[in-house]
Formats: sequence, structure tokens, C-alpha cells
Amino acid sequence: MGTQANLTKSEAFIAKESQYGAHNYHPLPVVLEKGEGVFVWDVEGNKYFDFLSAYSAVNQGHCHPRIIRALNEQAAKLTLTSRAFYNNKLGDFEEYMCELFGYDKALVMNSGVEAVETALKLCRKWAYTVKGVAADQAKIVFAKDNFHGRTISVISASNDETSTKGFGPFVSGMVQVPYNDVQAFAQLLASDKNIAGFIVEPIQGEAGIIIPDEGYLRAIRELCTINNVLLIVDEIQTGIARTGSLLASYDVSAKEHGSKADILILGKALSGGVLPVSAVLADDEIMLTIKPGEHGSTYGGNPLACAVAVEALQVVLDEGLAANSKKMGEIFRAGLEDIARRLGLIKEVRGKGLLTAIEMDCSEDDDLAWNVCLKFKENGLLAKPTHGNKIRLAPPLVINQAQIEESLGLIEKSLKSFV
Ligand code: IF1
Repeated sequence: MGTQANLTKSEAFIAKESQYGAHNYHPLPVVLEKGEGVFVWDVEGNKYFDFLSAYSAVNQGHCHPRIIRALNEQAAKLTLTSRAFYNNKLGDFEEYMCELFGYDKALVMNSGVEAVETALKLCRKWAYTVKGVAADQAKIVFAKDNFHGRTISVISASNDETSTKGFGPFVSGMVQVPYNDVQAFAQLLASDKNIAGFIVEPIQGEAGIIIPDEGYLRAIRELCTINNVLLIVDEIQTGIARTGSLLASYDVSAKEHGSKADILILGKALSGGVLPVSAVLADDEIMLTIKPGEHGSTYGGNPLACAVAVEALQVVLDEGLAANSKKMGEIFRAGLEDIARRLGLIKEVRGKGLLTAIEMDCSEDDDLAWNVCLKFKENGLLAKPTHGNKIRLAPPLVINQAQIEESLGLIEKSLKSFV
């Protein structure tokens, strides 16, 4: 990179972050300054389709006017009180979620991993005070190749070296079983009576959009019910209409909930990408095991977050984003399959709703996926590889068919550079 004098604006921003910021990411070399709907603009004024949506946090589209209005109105009144006092927005948000998703209570936190940690603490507390597991003996089962966040306890259950290497020692009481393997979980349950819960993603995001067999979650639900084990479902990435229904794990409108979680975890698009809001939902038997003063956070349930999140959820319902996600996702994947048939390069196209990944026909350590994303950027579309040879393609759920068709054109044009 040249001296400060002859750097482009983007290069100057990148250089500054390199000098003053931790190097805990390897971003695509693009510096963004504006977002609107499915588009973002960089500091040179170049316009891009956003096909990452901040890892499915911006489902409602960048800077949705209704959500920004809710933010501005509340920000001018009251932003934070701490939970030492009540505020006039938290109860409404809790009620809204409990009514929408069908639970007795909600516990509002900030980041996704904070909600995951909260769910793990609830599961352990329930194990000791309700199930009767001996003190400090509770075990929680995780799926291999999971991603639930980056705190020490959550990475203690990860088998991904990039998440765990150099961060030991790890928290005990975590067990892994292969994802999408009901028998493995059944065998574990038969061998260990201290199993308190099973936490799982309905579709594994970071692992590369891994979709389990039809009926997997329902089978896990049945095993948890029979064995008095809590089913904890992490919908931080798959939830809020991303996969073509409001939740990926069960149909909230159905009377019979075939695979409804005992503890549901939400985050990311819960606030439409405006500020961090996460939540844990459960019924009283579980939620009330945590007593006053035993858990919380300074910003958890702040009035600004609650006002924004209620509007962000209402936008999803009012604009029919789940149905649009389902319809646009089907058109998008059909287009990708057609490109793969004509150009090759793509080993597999997989996804549900507008959560899609293409697996490039190369090894995981090949830099093809990265180079394809650089070419996408040159052609006006932003996406990022996950786990080497897979590219996640997840635009905001407000995308329309003309934009899907245009994006497919940009994807095909980019891939042609590699054949
Ligand atoms: C990063 C991954 C995606 C999540 C699920 C909990 C969390 C996440 C299913 C924690 C967060 C983010 C984290 C972000 C990149 C992104 C990601 F690549 F890391 F794995 F989406 F797949 N459960 N996922 O996907 O939520 O604490 O981040 O709010 O760490 O770079 P968080």
C-alpha cells in the first residue's frame, strides 16, 4: 500500500484500522458508509448488492425507515435505565415475543452469544432445581460443527480449531454428538442420566448451511421429551424469516408444535440490524428457576432496544418477509443451479429461504472462494466465504425478483472469469 498521500479513501480507512484496530477479522477490502434496503455503498460511492446481510442480522433491509423512526423517537426520550428500575418498553417487547412465539416468558439480552450463555445457565439451573441432577454434574449436548458464539464456555463445545486454538482451558459439562444423527444422541441419552439439554441450530450456518434430514429436529424433540432433557434451539441466524418461515424450527401458527424448543434463542435480525438485541424464551418451569439477582446485564432489556425490536418484528410480519424469503430463495437457487450446470465450478447449491450457500468445486484450503468474492465485489455484489470453499449468499429478505435476477447476472458474470 502507498504512502498516506496517494492512498484511495478505502485504502486510508483500511490502513487506519490495521494500525489502530485488533486484527481479529480478515474483511473483504471494501469500506462501507451507507446502506439502504438490499444495497450498500462504499466510501468511493460504489454501490453493491449486500449478499451477507451482516450474517442475517439485516433481514428487514438496511436502515428500514420504520425501524429507524422507532430508534429516533425512543432515542430522544429514554435509552437506558438498567434493570434496577422498570421501564415502559420492556414489558411490551416481552409480551410481543411471548404472544408471537408461544412462550410464557422472555429474558432479553444484547448479543447472540449472551443469549446462548443465558440459555445454558437456565438449562443447568433447571437440571439442578427441577430435574434433580446432582450439583455441578449437569451435561449439555452440542452438535459437532456447531457455531453458537465465541465466549470461552461456548467455544468449549466447539470442534472448530479456529474458534478454540490457544483459548484453553475449557469449561466442562459439554458433550458433542454428530449433527443430523438421531441414533448418536439416543445412545448418549441411554448412557448418561446427567444430560440436561441439547442445543442445536435448525440449519448449521457457519458450518456452511448444513441442512439436516427432514424430521431430524422432530426426532430430537421426541427424544428430549421422553428423557426429560431440554431442547434448546439456536435460531439466532435461521430465525426471523431468514429460511422462509418465521422460525426454522417450528410453525408458530400451528396448534401442534412438532419440534418446538423448550428454550428458544433469538438474536441478529430481532432488531433489524440496528442495535444488538437478543432474547431467550421459555415457559415458567424453566424461566423461573433463575431468581432475582442471579443473572442480567447492564443493557439487557433497555427501552431503546425494546422499541426498535418490536418495530423490527412488526415489519417482518407486515411486509410478509417470510413468504418473500421462501419465494425469492427458490428462484435464486434455481438460477444458481442453472449457472452451475452451464459453467461448472460449483459443486453444490444448498439452502432454505434466503439462506443459501454455494460450495465451490475445490478443496477447503483453495483460495477460489475468496477470489470469487473479490470478483463479486468488482461486479457490485458483496458476499464472504465460510469455511474455505463455501460462499454464503444471504441478501436482505426485502429483495424482489428483479433484484434476484440482476444478482444472478452479476454472479454468472463473475464466475465466468474463472472458467
Ligand atoms: C463472527 C459466524 C455466522 C450464530 C449462531 C450464535 C451466534 C451466531 C447460530 C453468536 C453468530 C456471527 C458471528 C460473527 C459471524 C457470524 C457467523 F461466521 F461466526 F459463524 F453467522 F455464521 N448462534 N454468528 O450464527 O451471536 O454473539 O455474534 O451476536 O463472530 O464473526 P453474536
